[in-house]
Amino acid sequence: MKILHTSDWHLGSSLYGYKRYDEFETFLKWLAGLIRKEQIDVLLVAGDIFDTSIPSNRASGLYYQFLNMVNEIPGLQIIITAGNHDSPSLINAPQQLLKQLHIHVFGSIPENPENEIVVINDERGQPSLIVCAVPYLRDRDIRLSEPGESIEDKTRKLENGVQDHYQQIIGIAKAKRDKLGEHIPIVAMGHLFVSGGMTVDGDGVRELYVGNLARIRAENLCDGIDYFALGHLHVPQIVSGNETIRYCGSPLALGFGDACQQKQVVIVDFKSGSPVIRTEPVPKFRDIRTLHGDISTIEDEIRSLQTLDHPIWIEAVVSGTLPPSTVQNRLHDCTDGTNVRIIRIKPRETDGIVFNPGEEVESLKDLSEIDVFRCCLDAKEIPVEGRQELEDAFLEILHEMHEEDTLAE
Ligand SMILES: [Mn+2]
Repeated sequence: MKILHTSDWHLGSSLYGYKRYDEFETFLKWLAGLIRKEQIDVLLVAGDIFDTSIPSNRASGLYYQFLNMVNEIPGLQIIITAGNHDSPSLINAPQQLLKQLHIHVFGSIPENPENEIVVINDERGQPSLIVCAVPYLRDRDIRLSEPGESIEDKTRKLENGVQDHYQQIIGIAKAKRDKLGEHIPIVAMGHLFVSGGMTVDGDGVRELYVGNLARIRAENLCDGIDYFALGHLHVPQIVSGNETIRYCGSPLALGFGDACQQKQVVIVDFKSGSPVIRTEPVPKFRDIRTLHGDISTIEDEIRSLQTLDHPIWIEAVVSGTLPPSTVQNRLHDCTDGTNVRIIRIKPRETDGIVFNPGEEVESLKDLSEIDVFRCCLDAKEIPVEGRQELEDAFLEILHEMHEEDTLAE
């Protein structure tokens, strides 16, 4: 059994408003080619298929075109679980139809936990792999919140709930393996932030849960299984030095923060019993770079990039005292009609947001929701002492909004 582990496609996402459909399309074609070339038996996609809970028709189209493309590969089975960005009901809607095509989708946890497990047979019809297809666990899936609970109470209940759920599902998987009477590898999927996980600034990872306190030890979730296929973090990494617990990371850089990283998918081969794991680098489908320096240094660098013949997207972190409008005009004059496009201009000194009277305020696109809320607190002159509580409450509301499956009805 050979599996391919990928996650965090974020189909439909844009970079500061610039659409990236061509990159997604090229990636999915490349992935289908790799699955064919490597003779993959099982494709695991561990959450964040789409960037938003209501993906555009074009993003949905890419998803179904991909499923159709790989459906032609003989013997391939596909397991897709939802992430925190996905709408559970949207992922689940075509469940019955896709099952006919050996594509198993898990938008949310099924009512019967037995159904969260997929047994994969080999070409001779022998059970050869057991997959615990655990999607992103939403608050409401795993704990009952009560009014008046502190953040600590909530976090503890959440952590216990996540652990209990994994224990239950892996317990069922092990019982299944015992019944089948063979050593069949067990693989678990997950979309969560485990302790020891790493992010970089500006890599597009949205915080889970309130205050992001709930970080569970992966080892406590996957005791006795053979491979833990994780999604959510966009930086590819192994967890706690254990080769068999992995984030494959996003295949595309989703911000300037992770643009310099080598992205990858993971291939796990269970041919000889114990897993043989290797990574396959994902080609860069667009040249995305950050340039630092004063305006003339950046202009020089842009001119040298113009000798390359492919499109390049630039974030310019500009030092110096020139007014933003001057910087903007100079950079646009320098790149107009060329292969280099300025996606974002950022003053170097800005840590957080500084409002300089008479100057243009940064674009809303540059600010997160909590940044805007903090500006609001500033504008209302809320004293520092009360702010933490207000920020926590705001984050809780925001989290509930993100988790709401608006079109589920
Ligand atoms: Mn993600």
